[in-house]
Amino acid sequence: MKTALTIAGSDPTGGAGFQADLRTFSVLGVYGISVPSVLTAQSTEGVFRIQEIPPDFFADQIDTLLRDIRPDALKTGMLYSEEIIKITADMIQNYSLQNLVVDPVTVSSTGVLLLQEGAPDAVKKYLFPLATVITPNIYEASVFTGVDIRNESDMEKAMIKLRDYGTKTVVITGGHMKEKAGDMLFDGEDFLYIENEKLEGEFHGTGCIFSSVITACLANGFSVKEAFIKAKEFVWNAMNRAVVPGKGLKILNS
Ligand code: PXL
Repeated sequence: MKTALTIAGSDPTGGAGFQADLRTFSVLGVYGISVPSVLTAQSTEGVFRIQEIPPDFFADQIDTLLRDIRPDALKTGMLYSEEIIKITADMIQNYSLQNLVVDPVTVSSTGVLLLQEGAPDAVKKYLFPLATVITPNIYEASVFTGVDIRNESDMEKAMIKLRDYGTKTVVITGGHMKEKAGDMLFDGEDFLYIENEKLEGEFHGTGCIFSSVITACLANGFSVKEAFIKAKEFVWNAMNRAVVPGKGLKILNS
């Protein structure tokens, strides 16, 4: 069985964060390991508090794990601070880890900032150049490039800029753009655009689960394009049968 690592925030609802990643890895037949980068007090109604893990302890968690287990692929999610981002990048390089998926999480579905000031620049500088794929949504792609994305042509412009930051492949998820949920991949040669019918409601964890499907597929030896197509289908199906365990957002059910 292949192994995938998630370095991400804790979401006690299980809808997002490393809990959602582990669930996704498991459904796809990949053995999941996890290192929490930050803790959150949250419910399906929102994120109420964020507590950093002390950076030296965060580093110890990764180092201890990686001295024992070598993951076939890994993803990063909510990293929150510049210090945590730098440690993550250092560890990935020290252990020469391959198949890195960077989900550059910036805000929660309810609009809470999940990254400190200055941290987006650190993600761009330290993590993007190490990544096989980065998976910003439309909003995050705008934050990182300064391109105001209103249509597919803006999306392409932003993708070219994002790829210039050093990643091999860029995927922008467009669920937040308009009536259609369109995602686009750019690998430096081709643009691949897939559009789905948009589902009604407010969902929690779509970005986390999308990037963890890509990670699991890379661990299983699929190409990035195959992983992208699978992730789009997986997330749509999981949204289509979403559950409402609390008083707030819908949670994907895979
Ligand atoms: O969906 C982005 C996200 C990622 N990681 C954690 C989160 C959230 C959103 O709330 O809590 C831990």
